[in-house]
Amino acid sequence: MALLPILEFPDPRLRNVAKPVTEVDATIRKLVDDMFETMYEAPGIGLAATQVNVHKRVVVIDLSEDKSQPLVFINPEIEVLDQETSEYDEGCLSVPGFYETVVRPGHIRVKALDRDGNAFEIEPEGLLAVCIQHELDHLNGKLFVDHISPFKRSRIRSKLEKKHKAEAR
Ligand code: QAP
Ligand code: CO
Repeated sequence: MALLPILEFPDPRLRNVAKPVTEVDATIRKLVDDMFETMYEAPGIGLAATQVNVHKRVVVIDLSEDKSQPLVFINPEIEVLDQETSEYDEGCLSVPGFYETVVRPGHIRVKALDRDGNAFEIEPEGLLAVCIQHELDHLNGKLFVDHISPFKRSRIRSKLEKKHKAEAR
């Protein structure tokens, strides 16, 4: 297992669109394991491969407090199930230190492949629905800051650019 470096906004590599996984093989399973280790160490509740500079459609999530509910989504697809929306204060390991309210569909259907390459389907609401949509955005080159006002987004960009310059000294 290995800890992977996490790209931070406004790194342009976070704008890449990830490619579908054609075969869930040992390379993908190693990526999944490294992503869990990286997410747990952070700690975070969700991580997309894009954030570790691997542009494949792979997401890991664990909403539990004790690392007991690891979820893997390979080639995830979502459908909105009803008009209800949900508002959540979102954060992101690629936007460290910033949280903003994002409105998203509250009830979705998700189809994906698991760690063994088997297809499954769930219909989450609440935080899991929010988290899957946030992570799927990453695979499409989108970040939660794209859902907030341009003013707030550019303030976050400036602050992180300052931090990155300080770290590079
Ligand atoms: C995405 O985010 C998410 O700013 C996962 O300093 C978050 O794991 C979806 C984190 C909230 C829905 C709701 C953020 C860790 C972790 C930070 C995360 C930080 C350290 C974020
Ligand atoms: Co994120």
